[in-house]
Amino acid sequence: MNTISEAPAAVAIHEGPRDMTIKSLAIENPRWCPGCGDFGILMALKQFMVDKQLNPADTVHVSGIGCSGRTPNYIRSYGIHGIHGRAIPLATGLILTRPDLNIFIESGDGDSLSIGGNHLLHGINKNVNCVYLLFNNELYALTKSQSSPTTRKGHKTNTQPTGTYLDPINPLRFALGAGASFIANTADWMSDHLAATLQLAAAHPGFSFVHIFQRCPHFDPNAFQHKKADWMTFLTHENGVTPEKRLAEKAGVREHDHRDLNAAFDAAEHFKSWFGIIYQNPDKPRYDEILRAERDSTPPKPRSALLDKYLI
Ligand SMILES: Cc1ncc(C[n+]2csc(CCOP(=O)(O)OP(=O)(O)O)c2C)c(N)n1
Ligand code: SF4
Ligand SMILES: [Mg+2]
Repeated sequence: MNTISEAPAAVAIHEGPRDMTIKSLAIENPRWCPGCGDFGILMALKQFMVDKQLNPADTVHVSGIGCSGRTPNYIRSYGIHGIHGRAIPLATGLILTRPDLNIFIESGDGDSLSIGGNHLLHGINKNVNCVYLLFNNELYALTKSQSSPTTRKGHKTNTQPTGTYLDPINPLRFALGAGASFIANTADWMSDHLAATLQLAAAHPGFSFVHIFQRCPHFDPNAFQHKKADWMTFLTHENGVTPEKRLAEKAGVREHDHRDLNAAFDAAEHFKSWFGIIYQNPDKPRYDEILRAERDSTPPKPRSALLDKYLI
């Protein structure tokens, strides 16, 4: 096993035998609808593994439940298709005990911000080392179209058939408010932008929060005007992500310093249409590192002596 990263990164990058291809990472045909944005995200993940030649034996994809949650089923690596909203606690156990692994979390908007909201808050705050992908199709898809915290106001779903009552939660503002050390905004239909975002997210030491707009043509075919670019703005920076070539000509472009927290809060207000690296603070302490250092510096004690302390 050969570590090629110099600084500790969000995923500890390990080389396997350098013969991995997209094809060799396939396991079974995904059970997603034709045109589903999940295919684009899956391809970006596989492409990243191939580009870095990440050893599948050292890589774990962890998910909750949802159409998005099926992603680990379709990548030849270790994977946990876990419990709804509980991908982070599952992954945290691994991150704490196996810092040698490359750990990715795949989670839907419901999984992340409804049932799993509490875990997302603490995963971000603890800054445990992983790449977190939030697949935002703005509804619960697997359970056939209920409103989620990110459903746009007025959109009709099975749970709010006259139109969703509230404005959507802003996932970027949520992540910033929770103290995220890395936040990016991208979309499933921007393959190069998504791939470049994954590279930066993986190189970041800590919890890398990647928000991805994801098409669900089955339940909400008009959610995103993905063929047009005039509504999009790409955020650029010398250490950021290059605008998607296919869309750049018609989209807006803005210089954005993602080390500037105030500028990040401003950018987060435009989460529906501004794409790029929103924020990065590589110096935020990591709970997993702290805990391991604590463990390593504690002199071992016999367990029976520890338990005896609680005798009354
Ligand atoms: C504890 C628990 N509660 C509810 C469900 C039902 N359920 C399965 S997936 C899902 C929502 C999925 O939405 P999202 O996380 O946005 O993923 P998507 O299917 O849109 O990718 C719900 C409510 C469940 N499986 N487990
Ligand atoms: S229901 Fe939507 S999110 Fe689920 S597989 Fe079909 S298109 Fe994709
Ligand atoms: Mg969803």
